[in-house]
Order: sequence, then structure tokens, then C-alpha cells
Amino acid sequence: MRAFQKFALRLTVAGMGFALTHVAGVARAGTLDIHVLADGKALDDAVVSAMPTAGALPLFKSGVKQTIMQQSQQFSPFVLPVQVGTTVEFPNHDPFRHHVYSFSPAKVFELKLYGGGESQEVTFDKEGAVALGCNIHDNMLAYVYVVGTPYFAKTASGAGTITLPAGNYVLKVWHPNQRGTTTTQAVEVLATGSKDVTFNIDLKRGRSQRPRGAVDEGIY
Ligand SMILES: [Cu+2]
Repeated sequence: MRAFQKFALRLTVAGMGFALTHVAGVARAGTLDIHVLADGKALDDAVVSAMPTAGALPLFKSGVKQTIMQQSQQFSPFVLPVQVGTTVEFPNHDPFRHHVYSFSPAKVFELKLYGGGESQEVTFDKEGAVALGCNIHDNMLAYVYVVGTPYFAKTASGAGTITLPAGNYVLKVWHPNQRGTTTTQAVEVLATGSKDVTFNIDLKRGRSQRPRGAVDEGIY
């Protein structure tokens, strides 16, 4: 084989390798465009999670920490979805102390009084909704929603996106103020493109985080 032929062959093989990698990386994943409505209105802070009906989930990537901060006597974000095994940091950005706790079965814990500039962390090791409060400030409320899958999204203005491998899934929607049991929906994710999925859920009169000063202004 002449030198220029070998060179051309190498280029072709390299090109095929690139094309195959490219196709494999893109073609196997589909996208779900999630919409969650309550009384016909777009709903914030709903969590939709997708569990494959067959096959193994990818290994959990530990070490990626999530955050719920305390600032202006509020937790933020109000709802944080995480995969089982995730560690959440709770930095206090206020010039006064907080005492974060939960009595929820999925994670009972207490981070005793700690001041501004300090942070503590908790690892969430069980699926379920974990309601957070502060022992000092009754207005403060937030939720960690722990799911057993890496495929989930939280809605903003009623919408969220989940990118996941092709296959069959059961989708579950959760909202802190949802009435009744959790709603599920079966969906097939195709190898390419996106699919719209809509949930309509009922809300009860739920609890929400109240602004600073709503109940106990001055108690630091
Ligand atoms: Cu507090």
C-alpha cells in the first residue's frame, strides 16, 4: 500500500470512530418535556422522577453536594430534589443562628444552633419527603425530596426537562401540597427526540414558608 493510501485509510477509520462515538452518545438518549398543572395552572416546585421498568440504574456518583441555604430567615430553595446518597450542605448566611431539624421518617436529624458563616451537612440515604424546619424561626420551611433514580426534574413555571436513556419508565410526580397519593404515569422514552408528558394534580391547603417576621419577628 502506498503511503498516501495508508494515510487516507487512517483518516477514514478515525472519521468512522468519531461518527460512531457521536451517534452512540446522542442517539440513545431521549428527552421528556414535563408539565405539571394544578387546577389548570402551571405549578412550581413539583418533582417528577423517572424509574426504568427494567435494567440497572447507572452507579450513583457520590461527592456532588447540593445546598439549601438559610438567608433572611428563609430556606432556599423551598424544594430540593436529590438522589438517595446525596449530601446536602446547609450554610447559614444570616448574622444570627439557626437550628435546622426534621422529624420526617425518611430522615430524622437535628443540626443544633449554628451561626452565620457556618455550614453543616446531612446525607440523605432513604427515599421520601423530608420536611425541614428551624427550631428558632417557625416561619421557615423547606423540603428535601429524596428519589431512588438519577432521572428527575423540579418544575419552574410548571415545566421541567429530564434527559434519559431510551426505554420504558414509570414517572412519579410529587409536590409538598399534593392531595392524595402520588400520581404515576408510564412512558416510553424513544432513542431520539423529545416527548411531552403532562400531570394534572390536586392541591390541598398546604403549608408554605412564610416571610421573615410573619410569626416571630425579633426572636434571634
Ligand atoms: Cu432559624
